[in-house]
Amino acid sequence: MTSNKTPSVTVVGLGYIGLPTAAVIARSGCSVLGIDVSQHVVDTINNGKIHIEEVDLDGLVQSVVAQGLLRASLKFEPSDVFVIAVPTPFGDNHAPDLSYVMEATKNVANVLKSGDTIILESTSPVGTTEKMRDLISELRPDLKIPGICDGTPDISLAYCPERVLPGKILEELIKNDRSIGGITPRCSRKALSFYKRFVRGECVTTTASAAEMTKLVENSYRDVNIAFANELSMIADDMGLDVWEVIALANRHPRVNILQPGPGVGGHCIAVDPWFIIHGSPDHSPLIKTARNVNDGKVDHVLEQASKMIDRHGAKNIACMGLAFKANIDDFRESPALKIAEKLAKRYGNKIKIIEPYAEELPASFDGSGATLIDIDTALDECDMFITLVDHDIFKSVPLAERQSKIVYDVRGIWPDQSKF
Ligand code: SAJ
Repeated sequence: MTSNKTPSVTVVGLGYIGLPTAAVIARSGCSVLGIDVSQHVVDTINNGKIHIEEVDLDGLVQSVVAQGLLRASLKFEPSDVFVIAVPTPFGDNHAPDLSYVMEATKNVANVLKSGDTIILESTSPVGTTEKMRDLISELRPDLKIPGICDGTPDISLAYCPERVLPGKILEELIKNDRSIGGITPRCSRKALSFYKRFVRGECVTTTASAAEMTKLVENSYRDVNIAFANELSMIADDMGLDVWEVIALANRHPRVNILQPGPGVGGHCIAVDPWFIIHGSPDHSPLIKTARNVNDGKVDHVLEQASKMIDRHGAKNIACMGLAFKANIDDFRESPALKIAEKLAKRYGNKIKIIEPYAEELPASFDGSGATLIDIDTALDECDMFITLVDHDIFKSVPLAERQSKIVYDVRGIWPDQSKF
């Protein structure tokens, strides 16, 4: 690929990151092939529809598919640029599972030609891009591989993590700065010229391993800071203090900016990525590990506090507000709210009412529990106790007059207790 020619692009993995990325690249004028292992996902996209919720994604996908700029397939084809955005879960003992990345690399290697650029976007432990390089070198001895060949390599390979926020993905894909980590400086330059086509933020080049670590550090930073807020909330419960008030007051200090406590940390990023650092350097990551445990432990704390309140007040109908892992999205992955609601449903059966505007029906994990899905107005009519697990806007909009007679356990700080003075 020369820098002037519009490249053909393959995006591997059409999930929460891959599909918006494919659509944005297609909008920039490149012909994009999206690869997924699911026939349902491939068919949905080829029909101009989407299988995930994300602000404005439906219109964009419909438009680029209609213009013939984006199509989906199960099969790999030759392409100038390959962007890999597949999951990197963890396995036993929180060890990173690179099988999807390596499988994608193998499939790319099969169709690779001289001049191609391969970019890994999936969150990955330090050293992953070099592992991909070694696999490609093994599978394609006919190609000169960067970092290990003499002279000019035939291909380029870089790690360029996404850092978009679910709910703002299309905006942040364009606006955010990017770290572009090549296996060699030449690889970085190749990847840089590709991202310049659609990213308006600054694109900063570095090494592959620094870019890998940067992504892990960003999410660990957030996890550690949320853990501080969650730890404060548990201390405040012990001391009978309002943690929201204490944090708001402390944040008036010009150099203090404490995050918000909640039911724990969910999603597929912040609750996962710190483990990749801990796994890579177990002896030197006690803070990151403790933060992970504090955030995971918050789920049990909320469960116990809620149970104590239910039993103390003899609550009859208990509204669990929200199942999503955070506000205003339909994503329930690793959701602490979901875990707490499931456990309460097991303990209290048909007393538990779930309010989740982003669910059409209750997840199968509630089957047989007796818990039911109701809307917010029915809950305000019928429930005597409310547990705010997610800060969806619709929950925040309930005025004090409609909830002041209720027993409230406010896990998210959205229904302040006006009666304390
Ligand atoms: N949370 C709190 N208190 C807070 C902030 C968040 O309890 O003050 C909770 C949320 O409720 C949620 C979890 O943390 O359960 C994570 O939510 P989030 O909005 O902080 O982040 P994610 O997981 O949606 O997206 C993160 C982002 N990373 C950072 O902000 C450093 C995003 O930029 C990354 O691209 C994304 O992870 C990713 O894909 O890695």
